[in-house]
Amino acid sequence: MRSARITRTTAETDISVSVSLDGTGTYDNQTGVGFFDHMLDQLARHALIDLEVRCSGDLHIDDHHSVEDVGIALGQALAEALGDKRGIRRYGACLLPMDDALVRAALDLSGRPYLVWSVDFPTPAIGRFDTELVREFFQAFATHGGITLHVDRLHGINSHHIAEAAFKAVARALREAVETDARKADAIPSTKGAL
Ligand SMILES: [Mn+2]
Repeated sequence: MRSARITRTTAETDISVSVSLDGTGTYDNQTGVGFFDHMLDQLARHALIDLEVRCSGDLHIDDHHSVEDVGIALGQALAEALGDKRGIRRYGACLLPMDDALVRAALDLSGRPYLVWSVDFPTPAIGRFDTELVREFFQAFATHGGITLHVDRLHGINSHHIAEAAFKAVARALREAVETDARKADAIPSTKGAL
């Protein structure tokens, strides 16, 4: 089983993240930020990655540190669980509709962090959750997971739907990329021989 557990403690947050890439999409995510838990649940469910997140953060300030630092820890956990990336498909993409929202995600588990983010929200918040934190999460996740990640909003008028479609699109792309390619299960998918 490709799995990892990361703990990360700073003056702002105290986090543990457990992932199992060969799971079935079970989840237990408790960050103290309800909407964010809902998004992490979507990520696990649609990537078929088992995910358990605990975060005790400085929510008396705002949600920023908690969301960003969970992104960092989740990226680190993904990278550790992937190991040398032998046998993975490496690339994944998904065009995901959710009612009015249509989001495209494409990613490469390249080891080269790069985020291209073109997701505008019509409102600054979803309930009490700042919509700008969605980008912050994926920036941290891509950076620490070594992921080249492109996410584009092609349509959408409801911020909750747009955010959820973004998480689900990335999840489906991730599912594809981390899966083992049976035709080349013992090889690292790069002509360089390393990722
Ligand atoms: Mn929802």
